[in-house]
Amino acid sequence: MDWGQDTLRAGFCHALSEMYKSEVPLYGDLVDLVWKADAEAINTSRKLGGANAIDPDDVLPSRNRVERHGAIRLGTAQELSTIRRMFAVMGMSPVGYYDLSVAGFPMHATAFRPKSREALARHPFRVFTTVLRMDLLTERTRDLAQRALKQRNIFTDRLVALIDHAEIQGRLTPDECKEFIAEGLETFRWHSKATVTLDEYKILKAEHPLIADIVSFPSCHINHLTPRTIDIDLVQKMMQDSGMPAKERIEGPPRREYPILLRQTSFKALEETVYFRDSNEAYVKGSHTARFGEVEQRGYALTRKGRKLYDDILARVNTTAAETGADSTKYEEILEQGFEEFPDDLRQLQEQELAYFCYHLTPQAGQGLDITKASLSQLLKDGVLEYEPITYEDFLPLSAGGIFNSNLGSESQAKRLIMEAEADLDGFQKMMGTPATDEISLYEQMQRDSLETCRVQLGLEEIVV
Ligand code: OOG
Ligand code: NI
Repeated sequence: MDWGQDTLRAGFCHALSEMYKSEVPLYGDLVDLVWKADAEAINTSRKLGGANAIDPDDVLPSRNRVERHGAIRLGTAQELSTIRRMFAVMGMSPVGYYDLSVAGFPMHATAFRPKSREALARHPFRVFTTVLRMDLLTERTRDLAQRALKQRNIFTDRLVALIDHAEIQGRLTPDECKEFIAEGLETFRWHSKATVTLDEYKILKAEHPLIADIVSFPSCHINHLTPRTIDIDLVQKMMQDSGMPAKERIEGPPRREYPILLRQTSFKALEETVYFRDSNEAYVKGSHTARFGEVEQRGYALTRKGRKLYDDILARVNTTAAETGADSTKYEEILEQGFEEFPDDLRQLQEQELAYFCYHLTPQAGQGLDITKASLSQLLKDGVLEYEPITYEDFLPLSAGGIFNSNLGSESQAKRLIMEAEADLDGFQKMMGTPATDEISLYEQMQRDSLETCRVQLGLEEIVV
């Protein structure tokens, strides 16, 4: 077998998923449940028939079945820049910037993922990667955090050697790939022995539970893995029915005929036994809550205009909900009402330029039009071109915020530092050692590339958009 980046990424994701299943068995149950839900959704839709019947090959291409995203939390520039190099070996680049201070967390983030349509179709593994913002910590906590982080090394020596080697050689041999996977897993493995004392842990946790999670352990344990489903409402119901500690509600836009962006839900983080060092270098028993399982349903990528409409509606919904002290049932109502304004119709999404699409020639498109220039709308009207929505491959920070909150309590001093913070893309990119790609520009480019292919195939000089 040829071990290109795509194969390595697929192999790594699979190995990580197996490791996480053995660490958090409930995650394995969730994966099983998603398979069941998807099969049921397809069956129901087949029975109903009609124009909207789900075509399993269409909706569940092979990538959905293996698709996972994970999340890790890092502490230092050295960790972030090395992770960036490690993911690059697997064909994953930093895309997007997420300022999590808006959700009350002293962190910012990017997502490492494949960028091209082809690589995404082969295996879309992505890892949401946050790094602690030392500038948002109080002095005592910052000192403690820096001291704890300085003495840990989350990468094995062999892994770093393999990364160096891959950078110089351009690729790894099949044997090296297998070693890379085994060594790489060590970075994400859970360790129940903390590197700090119980007292130190308490100080970190009092400032923010996530600081304790980032700083107290010898690795950057994966904190959740997320399979993708085609019917998240069904998964949510099945989670509740089977007694999983499911979150109360699904984050993101409400259920729609034509899904947009991303909807997510999860089971709540588990309380796990951990051991802290005491002053005699003995270990004392304690507990830590961080790891959970999540599920997501992906919809269409929105244009800047579409995203603005989404953000505006959500902001209004949240204000109304806060003002009226809405419970979760009421919130759902307000959300659905708010989103009535967002067209739930493919044609309107295209005409109003709210979502991104890939264009192609229809089977009946005659070649050699005897014109040199045509407008996109005319070509669509004449049945020369058709389109399909582009999937959203990224994250929703507010949704992430919701997930954080429901998992990790909200006690937080030093709140002011975080609430007054501003985004710091520059600082983030300096820590990482490279820029992050703007995600919207990637979707824009995909749409443009598809139109360019159509133009060439039709022998036109220009397609006017
Ligand atoms: C990051 C959570 C972000 C998502 O799906 O939005 C994320 C974290 O928990 O560290 O994974
Ligand atoms: Ni997630």
